Amino acid sequence: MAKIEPTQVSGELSAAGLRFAIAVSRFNSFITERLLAAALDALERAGATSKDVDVVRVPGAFELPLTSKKLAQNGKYDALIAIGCVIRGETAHYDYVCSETSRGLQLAQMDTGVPVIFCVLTVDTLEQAIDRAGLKGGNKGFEAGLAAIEMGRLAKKLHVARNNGAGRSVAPKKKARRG
Ligand code: INI
Repeated sequence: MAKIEPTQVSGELSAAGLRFAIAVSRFNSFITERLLAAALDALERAGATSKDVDVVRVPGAFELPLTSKKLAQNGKYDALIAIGCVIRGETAHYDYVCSETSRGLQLAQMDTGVPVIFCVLTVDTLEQAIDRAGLKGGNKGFEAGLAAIEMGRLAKKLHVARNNGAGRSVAPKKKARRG
C-alpha cells in the first residue's frame, strides 16, 4: 500500500463568481428546453445569478460547435454548456450530425481552453430522449450544469497553478504598488 499523500485537485461545486454561456439547439426543442431548464436550476442552486448566465439559441446540434467556439473565444466565460438532442431517423443523417457535433465541441474546448460541457442527447427514440430529459427521473441538463461548475472552477485553478509553475493551486500574487 502506497504511503504518499498526493495533492488532490478538483473543482468545487460553487458557481458564485463564475460566468457561463449555454448554447441550445431549437431542433427537438421539446427536449432541449427541458435540458436547459435543469441546467439553469443546477447553476442557480450553486449560486449563479441572472447576470452570470447567457443563453444562445441555434437551429440544430450541428451549429453548436461553431457557436461554442465563438463564445469561448470572447473570453467572458468560465465554462460553456452545449445542449442538443439528435434522434435517429431512417437515413445516415443522424450519424453525421452526431459525429460532427461531438468532434466539433471537443475541438472547441481543446482549441480555446474553455471547458465545453457535452449535453447532446444521441438517442434512437423520442422515448429515450424523454427519459433523459427528466420526465421519469434524472435530467442530463442538471448533470451538465454541475459539470460546468466543476470544470469552470477546475480550469481556473489549473490556470493559476500553471502560471505559478507549481503543481498545486495557489492564489495569484498581487502586483507590487508603485510609488
Ligand atoms: N439537429 C438536431 O439537433 N437534432 C436532430 O435530430 C437533427 N436531425 O435529425 O436531423 C438535426 N438536424 C439539423 C442539423 O443539426 C442542422 O441544424 C441542419 O443540418 C443545418 O445545418
